[in-house]
Amino acid sequence: MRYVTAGESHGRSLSAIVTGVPAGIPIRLELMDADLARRQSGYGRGGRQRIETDRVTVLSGIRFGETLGTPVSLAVANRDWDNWLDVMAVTGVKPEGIRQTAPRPGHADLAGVLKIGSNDTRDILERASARETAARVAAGGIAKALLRALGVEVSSYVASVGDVAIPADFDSRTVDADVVEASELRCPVPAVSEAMKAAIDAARADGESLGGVFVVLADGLVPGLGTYAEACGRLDARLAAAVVSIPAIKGFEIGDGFAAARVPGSEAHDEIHYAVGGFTRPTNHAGGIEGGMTNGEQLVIRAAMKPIPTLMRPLASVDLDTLEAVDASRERSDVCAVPAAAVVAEAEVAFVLANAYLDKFGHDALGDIILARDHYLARIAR
Ligand code: EPS
Repeated sequence: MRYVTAGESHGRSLSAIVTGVPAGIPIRLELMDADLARRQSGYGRGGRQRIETDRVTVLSGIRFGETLGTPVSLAVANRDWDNWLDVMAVTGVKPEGIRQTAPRPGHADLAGVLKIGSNDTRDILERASARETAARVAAGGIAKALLRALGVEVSSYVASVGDVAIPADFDSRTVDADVVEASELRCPVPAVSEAMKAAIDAARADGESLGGVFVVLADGLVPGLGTYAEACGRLDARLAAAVVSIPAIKGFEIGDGFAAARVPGSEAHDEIHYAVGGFTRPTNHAGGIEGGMTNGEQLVIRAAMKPIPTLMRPLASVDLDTLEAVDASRERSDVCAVPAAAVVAEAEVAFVLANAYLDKFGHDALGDIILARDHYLARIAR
């Protein structure tokens, strides 16, 4: 399965086309819309989310609640487009005075205008905006639906915002999804959630923005997805590429990640035990991946999001026309979007995992995929 998205932040619509979709996947649009709403939510979001109520419109590939095995095309309208008709007109001549010429440090603005030969950072930022991730979440809904049919659930939570973090020894296996979804920060520890809100309030008052760390989990995976045999098929490499493709994601870990580099081998790995029914692991330092493959334990991914680069108290920049020192441009923006990024990462992780299932068990009809999976589970049963 592959997806491609299109759409500018203030253009008419975002869209996504997903190809390579097996036939027969049950699709519940309300779950796809719920994920779009989860992406829009979170304490620290800006004014745009009060304008939009993201909903997916299916243009092709789904009939009577099941995929047809044909390309699925999806649209998520930009309500805000109505307010940007002059700035985002498809035809005509660009009016004087609407160009943006003060690139923001940390955003795509400067490298982008240099790259394509533009004198207007809006030509870049409209697409570089994280608004595009709404289309990824829509596309990821197809991958999540396939995984759900295979008994796999992908979830996430926020572990830190700025310097406010849940305890370092927090065990991902104890996460209460209801607590996470009830938290405005998608944080599993209510007291920490409140401290995160206070940090965001202080950042907003200061004209600042805040990043953070989120965790993505996948439960119910069979062992042996991915491969030890080819670099490009190693599941950890694929997961890293997918998660780091999300704007502002600057760090990626599986399991203990960087912490594993500080302990001796005996503390870094998970012993193999046996109980009637199968192999067990008393710990999960590996985060569910060994040798580029799933090992049947919970997949645990951590990712670091840098603070959003649009600052209400802007950093220094240089005007593209005059080359004089100016403040970087101010766009309406978010103070913190870590909870939203976690939802986007669920979609990216779901895509990688769905493809790992298709690689191993076939790819054109869900019924055949389930039969192949069941045959495999019977073979490896001990
Ligand atoms: C976003 C929508 C955008 C930004 C934000 C993410 O909408 P607008 O530009 O109309 O406010 O709020 O994008 C950025 C922070 C960024 O730097 O690009 C969204 O829907 O996620």
